[in-house]
Amino acid sequence: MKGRIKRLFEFISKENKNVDCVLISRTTLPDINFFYFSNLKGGLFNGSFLILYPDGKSIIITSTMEQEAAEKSKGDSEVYVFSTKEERINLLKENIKGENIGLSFSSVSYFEAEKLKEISGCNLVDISKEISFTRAIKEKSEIENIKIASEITSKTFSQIPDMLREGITEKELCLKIEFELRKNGAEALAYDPIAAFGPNSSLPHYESSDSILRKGDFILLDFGGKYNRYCSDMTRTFFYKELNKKQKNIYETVLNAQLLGIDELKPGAVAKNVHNAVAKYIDATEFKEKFIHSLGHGVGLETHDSLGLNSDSEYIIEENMVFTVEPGIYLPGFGGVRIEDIIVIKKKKPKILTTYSKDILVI
Ligand SMILES: [Mn+2]
Repeated sequence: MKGRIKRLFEFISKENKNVDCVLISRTTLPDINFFYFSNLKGGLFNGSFLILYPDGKSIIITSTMEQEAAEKSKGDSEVYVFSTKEERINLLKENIKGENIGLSFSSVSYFEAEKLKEISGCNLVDISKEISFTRAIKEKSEIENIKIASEITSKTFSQIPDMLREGITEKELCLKIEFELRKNGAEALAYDPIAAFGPNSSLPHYESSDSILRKGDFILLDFGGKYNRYCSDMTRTFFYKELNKKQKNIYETVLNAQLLGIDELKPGAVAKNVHNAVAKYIDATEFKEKFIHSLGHGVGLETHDSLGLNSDSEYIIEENMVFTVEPGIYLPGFGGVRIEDIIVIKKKKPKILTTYSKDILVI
């Protein structure tokens, strides 16, 4: 993982931060950065530490319980093993170099940060932004994992027409989706699936209930599988048995907005301009101010990975960043439409990893 570690320190020095080493503590909160910078497999590694140095070297401090797993997947890291709490703290003190420790403030609890400060006697420097930028640009192997997770998810979307029947509840459909995702090769779900029927679809983060499917309903489905720890995240909106003019109009507006967003996501673009272009497009239609969330977000080891795509996003889009593009229109009491794909930024045309059709579908 030397390349990733060096890239992180490049971002840190670009920001003129004084950091002697970076500490990732897999303690009170399960910090996924631990796996990003170590690539460890086959264990939970709770209570372990990872220390990163500016020359790209890294060490893993773990317990005897996880020693075997650590030795097997350590890559170019060194492994130190403790069997008592005292040894754990001593190993940490011995391996922290310098006075200033970089720590991702957004991934540790206040409790843990206070403890680390006390043990080390060092200054803690927030490097959460630099970690976000490091993780935002994906390596080939990461894109491959997101691609496979997205293929599994797309395949499950293609099975939806066979899962539906009049009277099925949202919860029952979620269970079927979960079963098929795993059968299609997902190691886990990226998040709890969302199935929203009829007017329920106007809530973007709806929690599926016992509502039943009726003729003329919107069917908004948002789900994703995981592969090698990498997430997919995809949304489609279908219509059950019939479709009225207003529903069709909403759908077509969202689809055009989504295609516009994909088109605007090019290397060199300022991220917020992409969001704003899509919001402006929707606001010029009869659905003004009905697009009520951000255009998308990064995807990777987390469903909502590092950088967002919203009106505050000041950074520049770069090649090999991976984003969702997911505009929506939501009319309370009536329903909503969202269409979401995962795309990889490429020099010319972006690559779309979620492949299931976006043609209007009445099932
Ligand atoms: Mn999403």
